[in-house]
Amino acid sequence: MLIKRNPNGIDLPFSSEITPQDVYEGRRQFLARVAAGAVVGSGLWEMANRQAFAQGAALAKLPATRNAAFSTGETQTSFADATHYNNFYEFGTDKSDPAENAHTLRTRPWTVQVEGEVRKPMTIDIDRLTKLAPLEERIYRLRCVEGWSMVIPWVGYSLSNLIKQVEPTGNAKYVEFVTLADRKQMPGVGSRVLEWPYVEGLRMDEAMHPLALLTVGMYGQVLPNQNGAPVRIVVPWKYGFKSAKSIVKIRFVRDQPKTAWNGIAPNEYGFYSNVNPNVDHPRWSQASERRIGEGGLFTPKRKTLLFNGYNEVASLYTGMDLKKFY
Ligand SMILES: Nc1nc2c(c(=O)[nH]1)N[C@H]1C(S)=C(S)[C@@H](COP(=O)(O)O)O[C@H]1N2
Ligand SMILES: [Mo]
Repeated sequence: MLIKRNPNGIDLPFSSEITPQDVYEGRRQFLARVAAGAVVGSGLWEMANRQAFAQGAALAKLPATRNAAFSTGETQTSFADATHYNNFYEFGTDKSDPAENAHTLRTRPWTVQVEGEVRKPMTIDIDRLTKLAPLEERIYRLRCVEGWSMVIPWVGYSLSNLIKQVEPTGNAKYVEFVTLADRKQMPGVGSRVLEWPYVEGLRMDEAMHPLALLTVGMYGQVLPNQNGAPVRIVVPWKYGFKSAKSIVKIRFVRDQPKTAWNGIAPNEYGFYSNVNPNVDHPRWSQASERRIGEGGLFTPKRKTLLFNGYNEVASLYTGMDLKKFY
């Protein structure tokens, strides 16, 4: 993958979408050949089948009621694309790495520790967490800071349901989400590309916004490992990296958390990271995006929308200079 050096002298794997996506396009060509029957009967065919089984066929169904008010009517990204074009650096930095490597993640038993500035801290088992509130299906746009986007039917419920249960104190100003960091299960945790564990965070009012989704599934099933099983956060008005995967800890804190990307390149990735076409990344424009699965190299890009089009969050930022608090 393309590694560029930023002005701080740190090697940064994130790069804009201007570069060709060799690995990914290679897979698409392969699938096209499968469709054309060119590989049926070959060893490749058997391999593709085995891979498909390992990566999706066995996922448990997760019934949920569609929340139409919180769902876009745009065409959904295919399950195949959403599960084979991923960022999950704990499993490698290439887009195809998580699908290949995340089978080593053990998602049962799994507990999430909810702690910090709360009256009722708890360690909650994933099965209980899944049933804490009625599951909804919400079709959200996900916009990666690299300049691509997807449309994914997530399954979960508003994070606020969990927050209310633990009763934050007046000192809780921010929420921190901590991903598992186990070298034995995650081959990328050992690389120095980021500091582990992966940490993300939200301001309390952002976390309480009904759009912030505690996510346990997608496409009517439990989350595939590469998408952050068994539980992740999805914050649709912010760049994708704010949506931390495979969460083991949710911590309520007084001070703005030191987050993974902000920590390694503060001049490139701010704490807020709201999707904003008017604030360019120092190395590329954020004005437009490519919808994964949509056409080819010459398909026109889409205009990126402020807050990824989720205008209902605008009031969270009244009076804030979004160029300063990027
Ligand atoms: N723990 C962890 N969470 C993560 C990441 C990561 O590398 N590690 N990548 C982020 C980025 S950059 C994006 S765009 C989204 C991608 O989510 P998806 O693969 O489910 O589409 O996950 C985010 N959550
Ligand atoms: Mo991303």
